[in-house]
Amino acid sequence: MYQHLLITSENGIQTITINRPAQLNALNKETISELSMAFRVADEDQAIGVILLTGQGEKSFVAGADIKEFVSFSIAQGGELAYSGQESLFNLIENLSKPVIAVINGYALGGGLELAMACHLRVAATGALFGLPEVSLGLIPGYGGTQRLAQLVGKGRANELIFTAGMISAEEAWRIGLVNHIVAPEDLLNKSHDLAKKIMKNSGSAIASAIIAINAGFTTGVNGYEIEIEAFGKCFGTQDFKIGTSAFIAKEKPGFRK
Ligand code: CO8
Repeated sequence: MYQHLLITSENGIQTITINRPAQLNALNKETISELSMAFRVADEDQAIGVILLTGQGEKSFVAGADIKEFVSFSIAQGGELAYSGQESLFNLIENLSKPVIAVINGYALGGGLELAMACHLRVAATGALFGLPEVSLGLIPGYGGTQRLAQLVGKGRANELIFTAGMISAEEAWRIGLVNHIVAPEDLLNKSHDLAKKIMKNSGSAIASAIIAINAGFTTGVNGYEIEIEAFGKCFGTQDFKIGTSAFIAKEKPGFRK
């Protein structure tokens, strides 16, 4: 069904693998469109609780947007490429109702790092390299990188990474809070699965509400505290609230996902 993606599912955890290893999994338009479709399908699928996003091969998560594809674009085409990508994929992932974990197995550059930053959590292999090299191409990050990098690591560090177009190691990325965990390459998938399994023990509807409330705090013109109060109230009407609180009273483990 997909030309550039591999998709597998196991016990409610879906793994989406970007499969263009010869191009270091660079994001061409088709891949972005396939990813958008795959995430929309996964969001609707009740059997899926957590999504892992990774790149095929040992060398690269995603080495950026496909430079060869946009090399001759005009101002309008460039703007449209950034807008449609942000809307159809990057914002979609950030606002998905299920947690998405970026499983970073190598280069996460430009649009690749921006993709990882749109995910809710990031787990990286030691040896992975991170950077926003766009200014070395006469561009700026256009898939949300100027916004999300500053949110994750602070403005000063984001400025430096963007202005220098340099790359940082997985250890440095962890030190500054860009990734949640670093592990040996051979442990990367297991560690990511373990994290997903921990999340899967909890209420999917509550996690979906937490995503809405957390993201609200980063949305201009929206009062995150108000959204939190509203989302908190709604939790009391959910089946998961009944399951979670009755399990607590009965001193049992809650069975949220059957
Ligand atoms: N786009 C297209 N092709 C790529 C990309 C890319 N981003 N990255 C690597 N490739 C291709 C290479 O061209 C090469 O293809 P071929 O064999 O056909 O020549 C193949 O992948 C292997 O790459 P290399 O031979 O270069 O491998 P190396 O190990 O020598 O180098 C690097 C690895 C350092 C990662 C190097 O490939 C590189 O610098 N890649 C580009 C990194 C980059 O600049 N990324 C940012 C791109 S711009 C961007 O992401 C903008 C995002 C915002 C966009 C908003 C709307 C467009």
